[in-house]
Amino acid sequence: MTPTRLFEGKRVLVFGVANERSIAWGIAQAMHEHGASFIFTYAGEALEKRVRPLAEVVGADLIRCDVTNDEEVEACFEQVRAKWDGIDVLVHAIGFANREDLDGRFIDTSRAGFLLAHDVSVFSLVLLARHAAPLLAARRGNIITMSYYGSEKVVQNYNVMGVAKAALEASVRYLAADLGPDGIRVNAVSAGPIKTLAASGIRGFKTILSTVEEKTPLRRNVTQADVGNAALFLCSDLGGGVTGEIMYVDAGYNIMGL
Ligand code: NAD
Ligand code: 0WE
Repeated sequence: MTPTRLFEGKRVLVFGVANERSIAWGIAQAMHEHGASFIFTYAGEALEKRVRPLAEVVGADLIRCDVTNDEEVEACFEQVRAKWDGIDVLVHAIGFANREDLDGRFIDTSRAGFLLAHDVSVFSLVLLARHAAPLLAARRGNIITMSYYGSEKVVQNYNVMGVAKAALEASVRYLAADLGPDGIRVNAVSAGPIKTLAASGIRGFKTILSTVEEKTPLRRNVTQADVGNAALFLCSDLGGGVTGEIMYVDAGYNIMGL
């Protein structure tokens, strides 16, 4: 039996592929297997040589876009509009805080560090959603972003990123309400910890992975493919009734109490 291809003819604009371990790459691979076409964006020159070979695997076009730069975001969407008259999926898999703000006490976060984390990790979703909305409305498309458990419970050292993820999840709900009347759905996947570039250099990350493996109902960590498949479901017609939702893909970790 031929499996159903959920993304035949679908156009997917991806923010957040840095390398082969990126969650955004897991999402792109899942959608590629289902027939999607892609544009990948990358944050700066330094990442281009990493991202280009991955883009080639799925036949994606590449556009540079640092989301903290309004002109670059504007220019990026001009290029997108030159290629496509509509978008089916906007993938937002971007997050950043200063390294020193992911250690020690949250109370010590500087104004600049707080604003940077919120600019890159939260405002970028609002900005990209606004630019993409007309293109998404043309195809009753979807927005998907990535959150983490530290948004609702205190996770040691996650600090300002936890506060940013709480704002990100609230933004998902407000964007879902704004864009729902145009048939655009907005959802988040809250993923369990995965060893990516954004996890490298986090003190104690190995301990986090082994603790999850021990305590989680499924007794394992999740993979980029697990997250990719959940994103595929949410952004396909199978997820047609779901918007404003934060879907845990964490092997069940979040349900456990004592
Ligand atoms: P990653 O390092 O592969 O991806 C982070 C991406 O953010 C990179 O591609 C980077 O280029 C991009 N980025 C940072 N600043 C940017 C800017 N100014 N402009 C444009 N892009 C910028 O790591 P990842 O783990 O795949 O992270 C993707 C998302 O998943 C993040 O939102 C992260 O918070 C979230 N997340 C990660 C985990 C985990 O354990 N790895 C768990 C849950 C959620
Ligand atoms: O969202 C994330 C990672 C976010 C992140 C990571 C870095 C590392 C390098 C944001 N900014 C930076 N800046 C850097 O300079 N995760 C969910 C993964 C993660 O990060 C943690 C975690 C987990 C889980 C940080 C502390 C504690 C747990």
